[in-house]
Amino acid sequence: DRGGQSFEVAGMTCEHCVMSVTEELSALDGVEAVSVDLRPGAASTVVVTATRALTGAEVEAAVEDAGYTLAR
Ligand code: 9UX
Repeated sequence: DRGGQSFEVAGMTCEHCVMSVTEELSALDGVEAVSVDLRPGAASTVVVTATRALTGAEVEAAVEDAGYTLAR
C-alpha cells in the first residue's frame, strides 16, 4: 500500500459531514479511497488515496464544496 495524501479538515462534527466530504473528494479524478478520522471540535484527518498526485487547490475546492475548510 502506497498510503495516501493527508489533509486536515476543520468543521466536521458528525458522520453526515464525513459523508459529504467523502462524496466530494471521491468525485475527483483518480481518487480510489477516502478515509476520515473524525475528531469533533478539532481538525479531522482525511487521507485520500489516488492514482495521481492531487493538488492542494483541488482538494481545497472539494472540501469547500462540501461546506468545510482545510485547517491551516
Ligand atoms: Mo455534521 Mo450537521 O457536522 O449540520 S453537524 S452535517
